[in-house]
Amino acid sequence: MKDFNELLSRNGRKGHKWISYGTAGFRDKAIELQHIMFRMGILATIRARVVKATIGVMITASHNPEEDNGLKLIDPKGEMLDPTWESICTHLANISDEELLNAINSLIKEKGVDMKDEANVYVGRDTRSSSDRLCKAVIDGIVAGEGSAHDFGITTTPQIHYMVLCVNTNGEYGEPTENGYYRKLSEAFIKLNGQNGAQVVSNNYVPSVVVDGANGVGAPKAKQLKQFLGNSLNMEVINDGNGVLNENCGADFVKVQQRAPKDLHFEVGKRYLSFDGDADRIIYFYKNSDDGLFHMLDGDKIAVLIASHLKQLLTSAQIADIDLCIVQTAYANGSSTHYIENTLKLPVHCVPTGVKYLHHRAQQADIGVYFEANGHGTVTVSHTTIDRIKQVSNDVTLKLLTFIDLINQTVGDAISDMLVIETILRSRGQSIQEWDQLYTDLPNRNIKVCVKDRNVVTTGDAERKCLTPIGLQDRIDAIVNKFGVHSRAFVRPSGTEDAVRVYAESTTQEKADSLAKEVAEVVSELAESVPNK
Ligand code: G16
Repeated sequence: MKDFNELLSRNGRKGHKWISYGTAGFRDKAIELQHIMFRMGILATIRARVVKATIGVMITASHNPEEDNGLKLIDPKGEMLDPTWESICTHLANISDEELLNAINSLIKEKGVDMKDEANVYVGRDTRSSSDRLCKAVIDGIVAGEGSAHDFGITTTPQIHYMVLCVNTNGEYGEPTENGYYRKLSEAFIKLNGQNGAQVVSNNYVPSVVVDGANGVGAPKAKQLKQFLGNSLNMEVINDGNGVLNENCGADFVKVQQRAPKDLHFEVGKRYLSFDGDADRIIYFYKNSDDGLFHMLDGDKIAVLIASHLKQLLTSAQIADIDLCIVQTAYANGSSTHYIENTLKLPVHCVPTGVKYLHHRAQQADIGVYFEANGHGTVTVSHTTIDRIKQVSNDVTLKLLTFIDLINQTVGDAISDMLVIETILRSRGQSIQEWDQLYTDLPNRNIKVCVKDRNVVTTGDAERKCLTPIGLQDRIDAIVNKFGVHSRAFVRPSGTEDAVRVYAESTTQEKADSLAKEVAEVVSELAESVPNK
């Protein structure tokens, strides 16, 4: 360890709060995180040596409020950290400063790491006011671990995932720079949509979007992308940093509140979309010309659009025997699952919340389309599938390969997803309203319940059943039964916020709201009554 004591003294642990590696890494109030960042910097150098590749660290709290922050660790293929390392992270995060060096040395020994080996770590951060300070703490950790930090400054989360994969494939996946990322995506987009696509209306598709940047990193990055897209798409960016991050705007706000973000001149005939705070989620919405109301197209509708497009391309290319599937979570709207199984006739799998689970399941198929209802998702295509597509050389397969280039396969990416969706809508000549008509969502409601200790709620069956507190699931079942057919509810502890989440859907909005409320009341009653661990 280099200058360990000096670096530790700058990044010492201040309090005793216990923190665990959650759904997508550590997340808490930014003031609680300095020592975690330092420790994870050291851990990153050990992980890089174990996997003998560059790994990534992203400093962000994504959809959480500005005063929060967090850290996501990224493995060599650009995917989320190997889950078996999560408990190691949690252990290192929670021990005292005095125990730290011993714990690190034990880890080095246990993993058989030679600290003389090189250790490269890519680091990115979002626009939060605390991110710069926390990034310095990560870099202090990397220095202590005698590794090399490549600081990319302010980036979206998916950009760091992308660049990690690029560097580890020696550029085969793309150039490991931010400009390389824009170039790859924009070149594919222009090939598919035309250099002057912004001026070409295709039937009901109008080539203009309004992007809600959540006052986060997605806004400046969308503007940078615009330079590369040239005249192929009209893009107006709002909530571009003048307001508070994620406050009354962004994908999480739009999805959970089911309404348009603030400061929006909401008009019929326009296509709107929201990024979240680190631009790894996307939600589309519009004002319906028939009822004048807000309508939302979430991750489920995006998955259906992308999967049906891929199915069509594979069929036209006469390589339809490819195993194409969709992966969802319990949050997927019942209507979407029904549509996928009965109309699209594609296999659909349900896994627990967290991109790491969806990504892993998707990779088991030749082509896996995965999306969480909250708009977090992408498509994975296996190497053998790409080789198969390459073998059938015709116009359709060329188009398919370019379409695959448009996808950031490492993780959900709002920028890449937007380009994918725009490309599909143009190729179909469809308006957002037509896309929305694929199926009708069952009315639903997401709410948060604050309890003494969210960890008393545990779940099974891909989070569709509650295991503890004992008796909670029976009470939920009894409530759901009262609401009749097509009604459903489940609860789970959040892995990014200090709350238990309740999801309910039913045949009317009133019923979904009442169902969620009744379930939330039972959660407060039973979870409160269980003593803290
Ligand atoms: C993260 C994860 C997502 C997950 C979301 C909410 O997203 O990457 O997979 O759906 O948290 O998780 P939870 O319900 O456990 O709080 P993000 O965009 O916040 O990083």
